[in-house]
Order: sequence, then C-alpha cells, then structure tokens
Amino acid sequence: MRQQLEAIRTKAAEKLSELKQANDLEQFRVEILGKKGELTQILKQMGKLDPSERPVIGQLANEVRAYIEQKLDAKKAELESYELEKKLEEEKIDITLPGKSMPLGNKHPLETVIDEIKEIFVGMGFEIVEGPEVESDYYNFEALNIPKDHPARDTQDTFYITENILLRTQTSPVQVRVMEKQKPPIRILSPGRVYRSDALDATHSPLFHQIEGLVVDKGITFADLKGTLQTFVKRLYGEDSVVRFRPHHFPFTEPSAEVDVQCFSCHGKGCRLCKNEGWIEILGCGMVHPKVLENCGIDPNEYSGFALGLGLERVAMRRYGIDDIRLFYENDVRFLKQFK
Ligand code: 2NL
Repeated sequence: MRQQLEAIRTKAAEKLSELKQANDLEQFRVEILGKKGELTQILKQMGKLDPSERPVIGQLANEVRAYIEQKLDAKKAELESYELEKKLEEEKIDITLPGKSMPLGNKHPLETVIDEIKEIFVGMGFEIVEGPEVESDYYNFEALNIPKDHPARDTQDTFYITENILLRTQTSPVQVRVMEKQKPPIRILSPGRVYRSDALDATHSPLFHQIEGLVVDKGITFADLKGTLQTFVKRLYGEDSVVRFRPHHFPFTEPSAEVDVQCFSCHGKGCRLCKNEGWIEILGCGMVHPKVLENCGIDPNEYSGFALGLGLERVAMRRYGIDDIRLFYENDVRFLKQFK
C-alpha cells in the first residue's frame, strides 16, 4: 500500500505537469482525490491492514493528499496567470490606430430655415405650437371666415377625407384651437406641413411647409404688425434689408397686406432673381378679422390681433439657389449633403 501511495504521488505530479488548461484541473482533482478517486479507493482498503500499520499508512496517505493538493493549487495559479496573460495579449488595443469614421448626417435645408425663423420669433417672445395635420372643415375654413363658396375651399385645392374632414391647407387651425382655449395675451408661431391638391412640378408640391404667427392682446395695432415683421425680415435677410407693405386681401384678416423685401441681388433695379420686379414677396399678413376673434370666443371690442403666414420652401429655395421644389422631398443624399 505504501508503494501504491508513492506511485499515486509520482503519477499525479507527472500528470499535473502535463495539464495545459485550468478547466482540466477539476477533472484531475476528481479522478485522484474525489469520492471515487484513486487515492480514496486505496484508503478504502485500510481496513485490511494490520492495525499497527494503520497510523503510519494513514499519515502517509494524508501527506500524499496534502502534497497533491498543494501541487494542484500551484498548477492552478500558474495556469490562471498564464491564461490571463494570454487574454490580455490577445485583447490588446492599439489606441494609436486611426478610428473608423462614421458618415455624419446633417440638417435638412428646410429644417435649417424653420429653426432660424423659430429662433427669431422666440426671441420676440413667441411660443411654438403644433397641431393635427388632419383637420375638420370648421377649424381649417369656417372659423377663419372662409365662406362655403370661397375658391380656397374648392376640391381642386383641398384634399378632403370625408365631407367634413380634410388635410389642413394652412396651419391657422392650430392657432384657432389656441384662441379657443387660451385667454389673451397670445403670442404664438405654428410651423408645419400643409397640403394642397396641386400637381407636382418644379415650383408646386401637394405637400409643403408653412409658418403662421399670431398675436392677440388689448390694443394691438397695425403698427405692432409692421414693427414685428420689419424686425423679422431684417433678422432673416440682414439689417440693411428694405421692407414694404402692399395692400392685399385675405378672408381672415382685415386689413390685409403682403410684405415684400427689396431684391437682395439687384437692390431694386430688377434682375432674374426678382423677375425684374425689384421686390420679392415673402409673406402675407393682416389684422385678425373681428369675426375670426368672435368665432374663437374672443371679444373683438376688447381685443385685437395680427397674424402672418409664410411658405418655407420659397424662402429656402431663394436662400440656397434651389430651382426645383421636388429636391426637398426626394431625400437624395447627393442633394442633402450639400447643406453640411
Ligand atoms: C399667406 C398668408 C396668412 C394668416 C395667414 C391667420 C390665422 C388666424 C387668424 C387670422 Cl388664426 N389669420 N393667418 C393671416 C394672414 C395671412 O397667410 O400667404 N400664406 C401662405
């Protein structure tokens, strides 16, 4: 039995030195030291020994076990440290290598113009409000004093979903909803998509973008409208811009006007950009019609207001020299990346 124990000691040491993976160690431990392991098997035969020999053999067995366990621990530490080294070596990152560059997008030109206009009005105390693109006939037309027989309601211009539901043709319904709910003072700007049943060509699109603004308070006059719009135009086109107001007609404002800015290319002389007019029309505006205020539950004897509306595509097309409105909606990256 002594020989058997010595043999296990030698064999275990040999086998251990051959193991190469930390995972194999546990299997080795079970094979030698486990319940059914070789050393345990030998110890089970202790009963057959002469009682006088038992303590000596027992002590030897303990020594062998301790020896193997100690070797096992040492091997385990050795393998673990080796495997860690290997892992660190394999996962080494060369931080001096150049990074992979990700293609970076940029704002859509329409978004750039919207943001710029918002910023100007927010700077004058306006709040941005948005609302539904699917509207009722009432909010899009009726409340705005657009009578049933008005050409703007013609099915040629409006996408009707049902007799009373339509795609909004302007963002005014957003403002009507605010006036219904909120007591003046009101100072709001509503940008968004609007829809008109136009055929798509270089200058028309059935979907386009509009920004409308509305101010309602006690004592608002046409002078407030002029001052606000003059400030807006100068911030958008430069402090030296020249602005003019021309009488116009809208059903929802009285009086109404269109605002022109003197052509920034020819300074009024007439050129291709302004189609020889010397002036470029940029927006429509007016004092909110008393009937519209009344429709929204605001007493026109107590309050007055002004409103304005402008189309974004035309501003962006002039700004960037874009000659075809369709380019805005096609999302061709060759077009979009020019606005980085
Ligand atoms: C244009 C002209 C305009 C308005 C829009 C408006 C809104 C309310 C009440 C009164 Cl709630 N008016 N909006 C007023 C004048 C002109 O737009 O040429 N748009 C493209």
